[in-house]
Amino acid sequence: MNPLTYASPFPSTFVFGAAAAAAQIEGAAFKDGKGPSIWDTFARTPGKVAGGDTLDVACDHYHRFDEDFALMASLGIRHYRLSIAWPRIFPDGDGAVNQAGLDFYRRVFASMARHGITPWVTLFHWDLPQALEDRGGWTARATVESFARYADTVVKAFAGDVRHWITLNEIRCFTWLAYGIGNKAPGRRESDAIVNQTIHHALLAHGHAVRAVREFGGPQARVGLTDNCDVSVPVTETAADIAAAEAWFEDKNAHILGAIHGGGYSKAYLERVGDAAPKVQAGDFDLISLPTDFLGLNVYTATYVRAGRDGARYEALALPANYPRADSPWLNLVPQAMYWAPRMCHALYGHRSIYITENGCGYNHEPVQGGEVIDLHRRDYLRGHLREMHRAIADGVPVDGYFLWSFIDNFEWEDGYERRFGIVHCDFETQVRTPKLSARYYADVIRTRCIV
Ligand code: PNW
Repeated sequence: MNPLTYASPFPSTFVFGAAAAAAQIEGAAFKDGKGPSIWDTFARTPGKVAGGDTLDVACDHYHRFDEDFALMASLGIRHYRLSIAWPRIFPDGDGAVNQAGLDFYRRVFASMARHGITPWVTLFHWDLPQALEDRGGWTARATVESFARYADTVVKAFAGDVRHWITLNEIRCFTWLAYGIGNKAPGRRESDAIVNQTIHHALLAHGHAVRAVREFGGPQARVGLTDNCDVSVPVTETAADIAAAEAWFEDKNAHILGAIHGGGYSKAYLERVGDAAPKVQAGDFDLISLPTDFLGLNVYTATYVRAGRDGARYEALALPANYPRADSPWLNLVPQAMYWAPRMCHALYGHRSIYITENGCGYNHEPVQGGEVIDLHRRDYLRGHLREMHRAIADGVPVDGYFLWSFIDNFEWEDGYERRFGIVHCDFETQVRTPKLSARYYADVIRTRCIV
């Protein structure tokens, strides 16, 4: 019999990591001077979060980070994407710095260094200080100034510990879903004009963070945005369907990636939004369009698109009710998203370094056998998505790394603790951590640098 051979080796420089966000894992929501975030408030508003769950304890990572990094290292995970909680550093959003907050992250970075884990730090992953929301939140341009000060402070404080910076996580989610649809904190339902203004403010905040890293991050520092672009997958890989999928992609991403890379809002976008166009001040796009070093993409799912009929540029498919999906209702299983998302970003916006900063799947009930969560569904999800990402690399798309979402089951925003995304199971009563089958699978991928 032939020895086992592994398919699809990854380049030796390829980064394999895992991701999480402060609010979702830390707990200690009111400890050591931390101010309340909009999610602390939202979770206390009846009916907003499943099960009435709060972020008060979460995975208690605030007290258990050393144990968590030891487990991570034992699985071979040497890159970890974390976020810093703005209300730990500035409990009132601006004003006085909370030294205890800075001290906490200093301990975190020291522990990561001891365990040989490289930090990738997101400055903002949705936990806006409530004090700033009380003054308008992302609808107010002043929030951008507060963010700039926060970004300067954090980059200065940790320039010696952190080389990889991510400005913001998923602008769509903390603007449109939070101020338009209202299913994310602060849960407002504002007009399109206001939502578009929150997006413009987020773009400005991104630009300020890029500038902060250039000014204070040191010569080695690299910076990029993490976006959850709307991903299209051509129904068939024919020239006509691919062109249609590209046209759809360009339209759907015009307000964020298109604006950043185009140096302004496109004519097509401004015509589409009409009176609801954001108010732009002179010089805004000098900041927004500052060059970055990489693009982070969070890829979970996609929309199938094909050539349009009767002169339409494209047609998006509505999926049948029985189309396979994870337990998150938006998470249709479309692994080809991992091929087309980076490929289109490379082609349309010219990115020369792309990282998948999140990819994973959430389920409510996962079978246990012999004390182990047998998450074959997640193992298969990962394998299918890694294969498509590998195909992109083989086709010359510059994908340089992959961060799995998530290291450990955590607070899944409005879905609370019911929806589990981890490769490590967290018992939220006892705080015991147990690697799932998918953790062993991912450890093998990292060890062999191949899709096993
Ligand atoms: C991302 N959608 O959120 C976030 O960055 C994580 O904090 C989160 O836990 C993870 O994905 C899993 O949900 C998303 O509706 C939330 O398309 C919603 C959507 C996409 C991403």
